[in-house]
Amino acid sequence: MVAARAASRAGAGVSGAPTAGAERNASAEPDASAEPDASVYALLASGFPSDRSGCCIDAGEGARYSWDDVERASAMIANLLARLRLPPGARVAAQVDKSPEAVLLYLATLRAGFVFLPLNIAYRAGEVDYFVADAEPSVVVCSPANLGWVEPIARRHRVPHVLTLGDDRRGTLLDAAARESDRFATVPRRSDDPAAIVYTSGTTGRSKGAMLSHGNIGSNARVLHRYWRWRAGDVLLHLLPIFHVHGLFVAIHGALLSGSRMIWRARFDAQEAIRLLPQASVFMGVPTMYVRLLDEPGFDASACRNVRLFISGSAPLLADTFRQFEARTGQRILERYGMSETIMLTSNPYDGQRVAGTVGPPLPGVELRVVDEHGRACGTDGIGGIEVRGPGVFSGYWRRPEKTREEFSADGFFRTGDVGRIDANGYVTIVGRARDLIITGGYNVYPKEIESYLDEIDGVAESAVFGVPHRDYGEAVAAAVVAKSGARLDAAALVTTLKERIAGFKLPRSVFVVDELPRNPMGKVQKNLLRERFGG
Ligand code: MLC
Ligand code: AMP
Repeated sequence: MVAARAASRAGAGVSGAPTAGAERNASAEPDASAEPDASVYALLASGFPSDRSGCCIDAGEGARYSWDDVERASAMIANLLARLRLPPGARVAAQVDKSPEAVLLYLATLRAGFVFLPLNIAYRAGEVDYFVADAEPSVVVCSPANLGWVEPIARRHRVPHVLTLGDDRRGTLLDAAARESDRFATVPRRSDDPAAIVYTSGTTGRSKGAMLSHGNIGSNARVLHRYWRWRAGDVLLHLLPIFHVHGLFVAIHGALLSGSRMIWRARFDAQEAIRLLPQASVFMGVPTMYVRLLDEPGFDASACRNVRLFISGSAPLLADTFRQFEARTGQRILERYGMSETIMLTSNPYDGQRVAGTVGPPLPGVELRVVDEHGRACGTDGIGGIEVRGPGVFSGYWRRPEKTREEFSADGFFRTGDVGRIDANGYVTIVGRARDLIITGGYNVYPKEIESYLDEIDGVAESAVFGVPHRDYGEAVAAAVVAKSGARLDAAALVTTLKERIAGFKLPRSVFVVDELPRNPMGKVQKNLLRERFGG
């Protein structure tokens, strides 16, 4: 069973004859005729199989979406967006649960020529308020359950359209799309037209929107398609969130561009993953997922018998995890490295040696160098800041020209903020980060942001947030706080207060009340000493 039902309740329209009106051509600056069409959707659609009746997304419990469903339902949503008469470059923000319809919304936004802005569903009101104020989207799509608090935010920032989308195919987005035609001529885009804005937290504690163009996203999709040997008949087990480049671009584009089916679940559960793996040929995950698979006593080579490629990224994969995985399954995990601003940069080879603890050589088209503090290239194995240039590298931060200038060298290399080295074989190893950043289970947490929330709480004089090693998440968030004189602080109460304000993954898992923070003679907090004291 495919089609209609699947494609949502917009699906109701999908199954029948095209409903309203004629096919329309959306948006905004349609004159992209001067150069070849660089639309990411057009690229992805070029990989769809000629028989559109097969399954594209298998979301379980009989919810199967054919390639035809994907095309028609995304056309309906694109027609709806076009009907809204949004200005050129309009942002469509989505803070929704993971569902196939969320992918359709993403594809529809690309088709209609607008800019997709994914937001983590875990964000709380203050966080969403910031993104809406900064990005000024024309459309906000939220979960029906969150409408009560998202709508006032959207109204306050004069967002003209607020729609809802649940993970059960309910909501005003699909209700409205159900009235639209299921045919839509994808709006051509130039290579430098923006396709998405992905927010990435900044060292100053406030997120910046990385603007990714159709050219950035399309070129990376093409390279990975070739490099990882995506082929018709692959089956991707998709268990990642879809509000980041890993789950949204790297995973979905690989499958769509090769006309391959995705087995789709809203969240990662190790036991369910083991049950589903035998149907899959490709799996992508963050290191925590591999650690959790290994924690399952029943996990072995038989579960992986049809998998040709396990890929890991978003956080360091411990060499020990790599080795244990190989010992247990016979599979050598392919580790790659990238970031929101650049999409994928390096990858261990498909055929050649996959070296534990390294992220492999730069991908074709990517120039990657390691430089010292004066910007001079480090020699083989010299440690320094990683800088990159290439077709996937973003054009800049949304409305932050100065920040953009700071992050690029004079010759156009982007300073990643990661510290690494390149060995004699050209393999890159990430050895640390120049930025004060914690990566927990593949999610980035910027200490400065959490400190600013802690410091606002009554009785807190100052705080320092730092990462400590964590078996499951790789790193966990920890905080040391100093009370104002005369105040008494309760660690649990601090976490409860924070919980109302920030997404759960940012919450400190341990809070230590201390008399003072260790500082160096310049007055800078010595987080390394906090890590030593509290990290054990
Ligand atoms: C969830 N929680 C976390 C967490 N994820 N805490 C710390 N770190 C995390 N990563 C908290 C929740 O707030 C919740 O708290 C509790 O854990 C249980 O929630 P859950 O949803 O059941 O979580 P869990 O199963 O633990 O999730 C682990 C996970 C997930 C690894 C499956 O974090 C995940 O999907 N991570 C992938 C992140 C990702 O896609 N990153 C890509 C970024 S792109 P409470 O208090 O409510 O119980 C990028 C570029 C690149 O980096 O190179 O790819
Ligand atoms: P994000 O801003 O969420 O895109 O996160 C990007 C950051 O994740 C990079 O700058 C790296 O610090 C980190 N990262 C991604 N992949 C890897 C990897 N394979 N090993 C180590 N760190 C990684």
